[in-house]
Amino acid sequence: KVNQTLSTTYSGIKLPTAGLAGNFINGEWCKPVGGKTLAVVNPCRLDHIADVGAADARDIDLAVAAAKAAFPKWRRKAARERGALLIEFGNRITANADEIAKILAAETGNALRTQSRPEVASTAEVLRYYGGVIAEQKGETLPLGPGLFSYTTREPFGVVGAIIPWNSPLVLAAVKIGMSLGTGNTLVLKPAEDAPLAVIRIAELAADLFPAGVFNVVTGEGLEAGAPLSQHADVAKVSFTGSHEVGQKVAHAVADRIGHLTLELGGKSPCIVYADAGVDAQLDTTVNNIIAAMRFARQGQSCTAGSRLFVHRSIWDKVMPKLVQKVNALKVGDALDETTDIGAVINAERYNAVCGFIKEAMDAGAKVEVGALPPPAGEAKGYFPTPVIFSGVDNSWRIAREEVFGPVLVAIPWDEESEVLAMANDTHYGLAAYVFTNDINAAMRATEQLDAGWIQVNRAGGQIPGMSYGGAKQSGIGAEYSIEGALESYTSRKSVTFGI
Ligand code: TXE
Repeated sequence: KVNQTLSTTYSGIKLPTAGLAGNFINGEWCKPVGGKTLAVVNPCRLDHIADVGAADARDIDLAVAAAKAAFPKWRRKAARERGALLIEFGNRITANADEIAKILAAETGNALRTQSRPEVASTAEVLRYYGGVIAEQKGETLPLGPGLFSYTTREPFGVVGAIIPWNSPLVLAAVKIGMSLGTGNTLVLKPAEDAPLAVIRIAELAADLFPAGVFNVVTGEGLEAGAPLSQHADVAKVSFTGSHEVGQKVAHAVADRIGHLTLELGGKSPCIVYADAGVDAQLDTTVNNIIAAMRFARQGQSCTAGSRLFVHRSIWDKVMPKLVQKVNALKVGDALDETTDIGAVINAERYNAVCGFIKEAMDAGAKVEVGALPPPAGEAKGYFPTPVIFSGVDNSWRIAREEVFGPVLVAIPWDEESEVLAMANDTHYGLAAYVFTNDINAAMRATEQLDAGWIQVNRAGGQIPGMSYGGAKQSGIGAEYSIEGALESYTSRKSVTFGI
């Protein structure tokens, strides 16, 4: 166990006391069994924020055992009582929003004003949504015929193991917490090694809220902590958000024991601009939507980033200069600076990968509409690849096919609708798509034909609680953000039949 008075600050920000410990297991903060720690670094300043515990399989065993022991009682609590705790959790986050947002901005490099504060607000909203709606965990009655009375109930699986990435760590934690705890499962949550601090802070806020063992947080690296969690025989369901490659490994591990699985993986989402969306009155809104869809405010590190822009050739000369002008006006800088629009990518590895994509496209002869090749990671003062927009690229190039997960947009002109819809669908991903037009028939044709889990027309915002969100094709399995997603993905149906 850890001395709870250990408190520390970073750049005037109060850090979670548990930051020096790491694991929240069975209602207590515990040092990892192996005693190892992980350093969390600010990607904008490249300085050290705090150390957190680095768990291994032994810590996972303890956390899963605690979650398993807490399950029988938790599942029998009335859904509305579980929901009330989630609402209280959301309210506590709102009450501490500013401090949590600063921790989040420091560790993720996601700018405070444009990204981290809105993410904290969404985190609280997601928890309150599930808290309110979870009483709808209803079954059905089945008309099987005379002499029979049959009904179904929705039963939790048991222990959920949730593994989340660093790009929006808090809101993704909230989605997994809301769905699993709301439906009566217990949870072991593993945040990403690069961004565990804000999740630890909200776990502190919930430390006295849920019965011991219901909600556990284990910090550590993918191979040491994530893999044993995904492989654990007592983890009935794994919910993973992250890369395609790790998603495959997790799926294999879960298949070995015929477990339940939700995957939310990557995307290479198309953003289609029709000719009418580039005319005078509409142009400004459309360009703002393109910038929002590309998730520049998160350095493009979003699975829903509209990173392939298809502009109708007739408006190319209007859209592109306006886009370049607006992207140039975005301020890249320290995530904790209130005036910053765009912060830094998460770490040196991701920075190098993004720079590699940019260099490869430049070498292949892509036209740089805006941006430049950033300095190598060793020379950089922070991991800031400034926004890059390429044209003169074919949809078959790697830059147009693979998830860059950086502020890099590829723009391609189009002439015929059938041609642009074919290009848009020419990918193994199918997460999101964006369509900009006031022509209702064109919008209907596009939404009918695009293979994507979530299509936004004349909007490019984030997920809203209540909508079902999940990938088509290889972008994922299962849905999140809705009550339907929670019931489909976090419960099984039990059928009961009475002979009467
Ligand atoms: O993700 P990883 P990375 C994509 C995006 C990005 C790339 C790499 O293209 O550039 O993935 O990011 C844990 N068993 N997305 O490497 O490795 C890890 O500790 C179990 C898209 O950071 O998938 C972390 O908690 N768990 C995406 C989580 O998996 C393992 C968001 C995600 O890390 C593990 C993030 C293992 N063997 C990246 N290895 C999206 N859909 O939004 C690692 N982990």
